[in-house]
Amino acid sequence: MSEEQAAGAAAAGAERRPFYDVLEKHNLAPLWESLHDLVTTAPVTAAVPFKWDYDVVRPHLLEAGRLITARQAERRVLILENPGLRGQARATNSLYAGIQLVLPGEIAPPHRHTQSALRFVLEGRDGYTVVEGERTPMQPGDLVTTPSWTWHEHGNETDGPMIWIDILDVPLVALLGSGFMESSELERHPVARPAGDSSARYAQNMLPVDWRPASRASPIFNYPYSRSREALATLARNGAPDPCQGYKLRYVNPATGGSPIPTIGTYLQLLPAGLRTAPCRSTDGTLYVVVEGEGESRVGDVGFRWKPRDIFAVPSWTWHVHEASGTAVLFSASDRPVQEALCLWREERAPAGRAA
Ligand code: 1HN
Repeated sequence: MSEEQAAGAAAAGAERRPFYDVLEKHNLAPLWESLHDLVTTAPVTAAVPFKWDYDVVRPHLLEAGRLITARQAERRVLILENPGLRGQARATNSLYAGIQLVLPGEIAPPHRHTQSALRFVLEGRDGYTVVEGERTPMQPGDLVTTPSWTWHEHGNETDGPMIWIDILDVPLVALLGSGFMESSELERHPVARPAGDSSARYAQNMLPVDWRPASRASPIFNYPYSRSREALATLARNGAPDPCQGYKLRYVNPATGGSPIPTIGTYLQLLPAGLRTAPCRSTDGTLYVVVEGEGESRVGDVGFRWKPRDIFAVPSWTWHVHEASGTAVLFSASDRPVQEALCLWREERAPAGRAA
């Protein structure tokens, strides 16, 4: 812009200012001042790449365990707050995440809400969640789902702490204005079906013959780690890894072929020892949980070293690469199914040779 043009623009700006002040009083605003912030050439998010180190989180969680009971708290959870979205209970743009502790002998009482939730178990064996009257035991690496508006409670009858990450579609439901919640008057929800019932009905590559699903959420409440891990081990023996993802599987609702939770996609991937993935980015901001192995990721211009139970956020449309020192397994969750349903999801894979 020439000096003359700049002076002209400043004069025009000064002339428009009083007009903008009038507009504001009438709850109006000039689009031309914000058009290119509203509609950007590529995704812009305030979320930043960030890693929560489990060794940092765990002592604070145990301290919370000293200060408040699961019953008092209703849910004793430390929220994972993305530093770019502080105070908003968001780990990525659209996902809430937190680390929950249930101590021996405790119960987290029954409630239900329209927000869908998943738990991915980090520590402890044989704690349980009751979903719609069915008790589901929880083992490390298990994915346990509590679909929208299902009654759920947690308990721990073992002698060690149960710790897991909760991931919910809270920000999305808030945006849509569709949140409802109800606490049960009951201390515990009656167990109506034996453990393993939904797994027998829905998780054996078969479905009850006349069953018609009442919702798009999966009828399976537990996707055990042992089975997913075995599948990945077999894939890794049988063929070459994808350059961006290693060996990656998505969890699936057997009734629809879609994701177990309609609003949250869930994935498990194996990175063979020494693999450095090709740079990749996609529009679904993603939360990763390290299940096995150690390695390093580069996310945008930030580098993380990770080990089991660490959690890291990859914001939307941010180039990233992963490198595993030994065989590594990563669980991840994102809003990809929502974006796909709305024809919004995009991915880009870097041409060979591009550094992240
Ligand atoms: C919730 O119901 C649980 O049931 C955990 O364990 C975390 C965060 C926000 C809203 C509801 C649970 C939650 C939550």
